[in-house]
Amino acid sequence: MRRPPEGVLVLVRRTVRMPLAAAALTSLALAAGLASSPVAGAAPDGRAKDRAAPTRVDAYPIVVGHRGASGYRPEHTLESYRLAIAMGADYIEPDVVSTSDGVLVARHENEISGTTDVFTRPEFADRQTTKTIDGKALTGWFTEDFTLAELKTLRAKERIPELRQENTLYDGRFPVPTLQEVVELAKTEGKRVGRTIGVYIETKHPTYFDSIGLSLEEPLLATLKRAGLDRQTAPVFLQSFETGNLRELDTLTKLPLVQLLGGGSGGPADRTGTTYNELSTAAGLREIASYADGVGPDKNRVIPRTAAGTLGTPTSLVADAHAVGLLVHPYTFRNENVFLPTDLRVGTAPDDYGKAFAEYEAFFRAGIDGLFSDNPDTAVAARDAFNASAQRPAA
Ligand SMILES: [Ca+2]
Ligand SMILES: [Ca+2]
Repeated sequence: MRRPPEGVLVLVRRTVRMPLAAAALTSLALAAGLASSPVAGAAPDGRAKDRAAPTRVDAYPIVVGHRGASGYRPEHTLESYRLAIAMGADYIEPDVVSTSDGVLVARHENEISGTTDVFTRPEFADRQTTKTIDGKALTGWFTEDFTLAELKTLRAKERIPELRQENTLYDGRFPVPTLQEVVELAKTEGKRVGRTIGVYIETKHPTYFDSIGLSLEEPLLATLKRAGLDRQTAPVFLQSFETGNLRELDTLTKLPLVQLLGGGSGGPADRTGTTYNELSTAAGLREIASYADGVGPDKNRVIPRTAAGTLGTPTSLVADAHAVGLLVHPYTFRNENVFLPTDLRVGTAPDDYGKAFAEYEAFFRAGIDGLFSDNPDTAVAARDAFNASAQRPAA
């Protein structure tokens, strides 16, 4: 049996924080008629919380097509997103940055020499420059130095051709999409395949974009509003590695917000002195729950690797996050050996596929509410197999 849609789980957690099995039962009552009416509930911290949302998509745990189906196509192209939807992804994931004329486009970074053919264009040779973004000096070509019309003349290319040689087949074929085009694609493809397709949008370097007068949040919400998606029940998540813009968004929209938690020893670019390690503790998660609805941790924060690089045992992060009403959507799941724990690799070629299904199963068993995958077809197959197995209590 299918588990409750993740939105219902949010609602239930926010309202009464009952155990998951009871939450599943409640979801049946909600599905019977209440799910479409926005129900406000008190957040675990007691403040009035009106963002808690009913059903968004039909599946649980959700599969987010990370940059589309970036395991198979150059990332952040309409073709990559379209393939992710065809493969069964519940959400597609655009990262957004701004053009010089204030249009949000889907790119992993504002520096675009790694994902477009800009460096081959003599007409843009003089746009190459060095900037300091989040404290790091970067030389290249930046979206904020191009109008949308100029950016539209570029063509996407595979970001990691050494690992994904097959994807280079598509180099030079697809333009850079605007956020609006991605949102429209989710709607039209959703209608075509008969499923609600969500959009899981990441704002990139929001403090930096503020500093150059190209704030991301306003055009983001305007785009969603035009599409009828800036509302409580819309199938949308907004995510960021920074904290200040999520707190700001919490005052501007009822859409669910996800605090990304990077791996390693770093921290949010807008909060010097605070680390993601600190934000991942029970106390840190309680703080996040005051402005966000979920966390998107580096997957090693859910199940760390051992010293030998094998898959270790789960931390308390999922339980700690659930205890304060936060969803947990770790990133990034990929089929290639190089991204897998050493004990799940097959052979020695970094780009060959390893035992990805075993990794997914371990994470679903750890209780995650969804995940980001470059290979949505594998993730959906793993999710469906997990839900069909006896490991998850029936709803
Ligand atoms: Ca992203
Ligand atoms: Ca801003």
